[in-house]
Amino acid sequence: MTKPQKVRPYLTTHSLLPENQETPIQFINNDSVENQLFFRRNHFTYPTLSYSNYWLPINGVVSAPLLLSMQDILQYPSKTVEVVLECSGDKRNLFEPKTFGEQWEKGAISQGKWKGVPLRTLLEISGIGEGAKEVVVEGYDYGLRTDLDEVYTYTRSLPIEKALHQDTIIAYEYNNQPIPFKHGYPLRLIVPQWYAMASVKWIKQISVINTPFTGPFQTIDYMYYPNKDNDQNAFPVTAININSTIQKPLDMEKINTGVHLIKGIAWTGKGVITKVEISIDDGYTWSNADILPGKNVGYGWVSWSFEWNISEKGEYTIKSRATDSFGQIQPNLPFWNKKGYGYNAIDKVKVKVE
Ligand SMILES: Nc1nc2c(c(=O)[nH]1)N[C@H]1C(S)=C(S)[C@@H](COP(=O)(O)O)O[C@H]1N2
Ligand SMILES: [Mo]
Repeated sequence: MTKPQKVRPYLTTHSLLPENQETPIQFINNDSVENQLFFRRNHFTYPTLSYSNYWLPINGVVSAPLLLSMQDILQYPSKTVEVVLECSGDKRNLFEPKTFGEQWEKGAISQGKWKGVPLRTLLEISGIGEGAKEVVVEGYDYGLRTDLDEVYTYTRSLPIEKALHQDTIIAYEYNNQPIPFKHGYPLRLIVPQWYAMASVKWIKQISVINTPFTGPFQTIDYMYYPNKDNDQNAFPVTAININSTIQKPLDMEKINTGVHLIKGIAWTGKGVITKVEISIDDGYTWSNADILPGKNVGYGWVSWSFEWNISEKGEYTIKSRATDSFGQIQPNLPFWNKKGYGYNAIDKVKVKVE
């Protein structure tokens, strides 16, 4: 007898320089995604940092600029948040018509526990100056933007209210370990409820400003452009849209008659998931899935399952549709936008029962 081959989970590669890889969604079976399976999304090659001599400047419109060492940062009261990080381009390959950009499937998403100091704590120590509007966080990584023919660091801002939210943290640990280098070591901004472009890795400096930030990763990218032929009515990508993903069975899988557990995750940016419905007849009829109890708190996803007893052979389209506490429900059709952000239409897989 041959031993069954052990499948070693892997990431699906979109590009290696810079590194962009996603998690095949069936490999996520844990509420804390381990480093090896954590999707990687980078605009540039990895930065080179000198950890031994790491200092974090906090400057701009503040009463007293700060230069903090890691020791300083570790001494402040910490906070741990379990959050979903979802790339705003997650599921981009499902848009019709197709949009340009990395053709992410369903796995540009992860979840884990981030520990750090609230950004608010640091801003209160430096003192926020008169007229402060936004907080800019700059990363150490940089490169040429071919559209602008200039070199930029990866830099984004938060409105002052979001920056001061008690759960917006400067993280130094991921799942009880120092943050893995590829995910932002030694310090990473974590912005719960927002798409992951906001969570700047490898923080170089933090600046309080009194004018709107205009960097390209905020004003060109990560904007919803609703029209194909012009840039009118654009608005920024911020909070995560209500969404769900079927992890089992897989799309185009062949299965046998009998009892099957349809499994998946559901998440939202604002509020909590209140309902996940499943259809096995392409959306004609819907039944409630079971949401795993006790998980429906904070900024994480919920796992859900649905027992499907199928006796008739044939082809089936299975759909999942999540609802949240703000009454948001996944739409039939996604909101199409030129750069392909925020896809959240009802999820579906096709299976053949034989
Ligand atoms: N410094 C820096 N931070 C960054 C990025 C980046 O390229 N550089 N990419 C952003 C985007 S678009 C996403 S989706 C997440 C990806 O995080 P991960 O690589 O840890 O999965 O990081 C965000 N923070
Ligand atoms: Mo992203």
